[in-house]
Amino acid sequence: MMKVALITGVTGQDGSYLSELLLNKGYIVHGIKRRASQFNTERVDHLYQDPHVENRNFILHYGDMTDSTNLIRLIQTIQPDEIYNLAAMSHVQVSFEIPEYTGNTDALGTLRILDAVRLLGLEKKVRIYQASTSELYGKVQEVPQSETTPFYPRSPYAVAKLYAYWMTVNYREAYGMFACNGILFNHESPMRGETFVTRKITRAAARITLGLQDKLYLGNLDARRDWGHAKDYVRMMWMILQADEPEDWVIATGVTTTVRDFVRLAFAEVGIHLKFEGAGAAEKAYVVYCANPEYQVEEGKEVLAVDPRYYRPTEVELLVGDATKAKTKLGWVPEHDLHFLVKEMMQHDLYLMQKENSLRESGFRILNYFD
Ligand code: NDP
Ligand code: GDR
Repeated sequence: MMKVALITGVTGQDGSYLSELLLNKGYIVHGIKRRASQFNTERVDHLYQDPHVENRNFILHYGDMTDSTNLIRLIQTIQPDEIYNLAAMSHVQVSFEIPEYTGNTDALGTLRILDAVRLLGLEKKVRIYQASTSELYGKVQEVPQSETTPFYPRSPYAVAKLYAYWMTVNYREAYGMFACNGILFNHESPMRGETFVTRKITRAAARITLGLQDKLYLGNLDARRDWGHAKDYVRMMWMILQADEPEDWVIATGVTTTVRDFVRLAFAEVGIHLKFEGAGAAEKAYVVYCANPEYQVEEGKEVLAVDPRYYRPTEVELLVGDATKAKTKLGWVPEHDLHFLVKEMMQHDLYLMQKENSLRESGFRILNYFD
């Protein structure tokens, strides 16, 4: 029998990699997408199957985490073996602007999924993965952070995810559901949303290199993150639901890097070496060496400045995870390191920007709003 999975947040970074993984394992994959005024399925378009074809194994449904009846109806119709709850308003800074919506989607949305399963009497059939986050640790209590580190959330996003975390634990304990939290540290890829810091940096580095952008503006350069590769992390999501017992798991690389060093690595990947001068809001970065004379960057060019608008009202300064439990009990081993990640993201963004450049040179008008 083919297993059936339901993925909320299928159109996001993790949803797209997880869909590929499950399809390769022979699953039938159902995904929930939101109605939008423009196509929003770009990350999974390569998996699209014509609805007129029989026996499809990748099927998208309209839905929303704020709509209980929709979620109940979908779960009843699909009768999944596994639910991966990835849908969320996932941008920490934006959650300060829309805290109520973030709570509705990320906190109550998770409750809606758990309760739909209970209401439909599927507690013993369905296994549920909840996308929990290292943001739960927030203000540093312990380094490195593991399954036993106390939580101290520092944003409306993290507080909403804290509710979802405990609801998942509570439904497991109260109703015997196979419901698990994956406490995932930051994971990135060429599919990462353009406003998260890594992708913002690799896009900007590619654009500056080609002369399409003058400068990159960032917020806190001192923040440290444990950056892994999304492909390794979605594999672990699946492993969590194949475990003998439902438990909560930290997934991390154990290596932490400052935002500043990620900038250095991204530019170095295309042969541009930077020096940083100044501190706080006055910090800037300049080119000291450019290996490729074809690139549009002369020595001494200022390519980065700090813009305090990207500071957060409360920041998470240091994240570094201890994934010993996942490694020893489930045998999880990450296959990609930070250097591979930066290389892959830079190559992808250079390719995209070269395409954009060609279009521009052919007379197309291209607007860029990403920041
Ligand atoms: P993305 O932001 O790339 O994707 C989020 C997905 O959720 C998108 O498909 C989005 O749809 C969907 N979504 C948002 N709001 C709703 C809603 N109200 N109803 C239905 N769908 C909605 O996130 P990632 O793929 O990076 O992350 C996946 C999950 O893992 C998230 O829950 C995130 O909080 C969590 N997480 C992520 C980490 C990371 O480093 N990437 C680390 C730890 C946890 P649309 O495409 O239409 O916007
Ligand atoms: P994060 O990721 O908040 O860790 O949440 P993000 O990439 O947004 O920020 C990482 C760090 O970089 C600093 N920073 C900036 N961030 C952004 N976005 N833009 C900037 O210009 C900028 N300048 C500095 C931030 O202050 C922060 O310290 C991500 C999301 O995927 C969450 O959904 C997930 O739960 C966590 O990772 C784990």
